[in-house]
Amino acid sequence: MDEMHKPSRRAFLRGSAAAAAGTVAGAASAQTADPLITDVQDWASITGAGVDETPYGMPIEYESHVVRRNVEWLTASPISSINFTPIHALEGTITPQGCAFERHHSGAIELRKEDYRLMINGLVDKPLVFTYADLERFPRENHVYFCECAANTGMEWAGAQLNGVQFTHGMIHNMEYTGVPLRALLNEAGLGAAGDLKDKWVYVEGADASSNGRSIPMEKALDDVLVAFKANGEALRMEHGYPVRLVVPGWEGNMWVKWIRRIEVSDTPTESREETSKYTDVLEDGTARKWTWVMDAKSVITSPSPQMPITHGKGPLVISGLAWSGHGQITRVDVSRDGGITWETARLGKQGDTKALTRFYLDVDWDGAPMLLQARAMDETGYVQPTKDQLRETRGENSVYHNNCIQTWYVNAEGIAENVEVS
Ligand SMILES: Nc1nc2c(c(=O)[nH]1)N[C@H]1C(S)=C(S)[C@@H](COP(=O)(O)O)O[C@H]1N2
Ligand SMILES: [Mo]
Repeated sequence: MDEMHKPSRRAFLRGSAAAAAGTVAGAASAQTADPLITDVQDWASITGAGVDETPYGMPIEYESHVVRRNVEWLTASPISSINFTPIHALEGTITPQGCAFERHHSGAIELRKEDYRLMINGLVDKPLVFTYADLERFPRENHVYFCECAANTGMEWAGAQLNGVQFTHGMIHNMEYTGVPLRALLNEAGLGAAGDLKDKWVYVEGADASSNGRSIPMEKALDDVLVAFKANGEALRMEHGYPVRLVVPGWEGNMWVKWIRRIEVSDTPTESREETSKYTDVLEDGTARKWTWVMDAKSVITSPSPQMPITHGKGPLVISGLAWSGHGQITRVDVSRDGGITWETARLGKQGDTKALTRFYLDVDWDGAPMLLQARAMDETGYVQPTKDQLRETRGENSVYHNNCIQTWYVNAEGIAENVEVS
């Protein structure tokens, strides 16, 4: 834990930004003859690539910086590790699988559809084993959901640490899943043997060496949990659980078991490693809270941000970011440019899906003065995203997981952004 807490980044007092306003050149207008307008270019005088050259397309080389990245000092080995979605460089809400963060406890495994089996056992009328082909014969559904690791923003409890939204908030992805409701498979096995379902559980585990077992209350299992085999229209990538993973909408990423191999109906939670020594929250008084399943409302400005400086000087500026809530829809996002003293209501890219990322924008005329940028999300329950200080009051500084506090970027007169904390 100690090595996670690198020396604190600069702390800022509210209101100090306004004093330091500098001069920034305005947007340049086209004054010189531009050869890109006046000359015939190579790409207009020769033929391009044929359709047989790229059977499966990759991003053009000029976009090769939009990739997952890890923080090397964070974990001892890349096998049991995490990398981060480049959310600073993405737009809209859907995360392409190729750059969606990965979290493995024992590495990503290669499992053929033909070798795939899913067992349902425990308190069921008829224990069953499904093949991949069996799963394809159940009525299926499509839903967009975010998956956020409970440890997202976990390095920021003690102060501003990592200088990039990819690293502070990139343990999240948002995909359109195709799958079979878990409810349908449980009903196929029959829940009569379980008796009163109110206090029953399912224990879910993966086929990888870690197994990543988790207990899910029956009420959630019968609600919106999906046994998914496609994401964004294509097969799941190996690193996201090919051929089948569990999708547990709005709940912490750890419960989204990849390569899912077994579902056991039981009358108690299993209290596995992943829900006792890990993925519990140590509170201010040292007690551990079990369990925090739902990911509370959260938002962050993705641009400008440390990896996305303002390069165009003063004038029109698009401030953009992401908001999400495990409790349902995002109803409103506010943006502050002065560290939380005044707020403006942002424009939502479109009406938010439930338990999915929502894109927001604030289109401003930047006067070139430094800013302390913040975003604050609200969801359909009326919940308002807390400040860091508010969160620390209940959670102390010993926590790792479930940090959904308001993030601050200090943007200087040159448009350079830095991760800071205001108090
Ligand atoms: N079988 C298995 N499932 C797993 C894990 C794992 O290591 N093994 N990691 C969990 C954790 S901690 C998270 S945050 C999510 C991450 O999903 P992703 O790798 O698709 O981003 O998967 C979860 N499911
Ligand atoms: Mo996680």
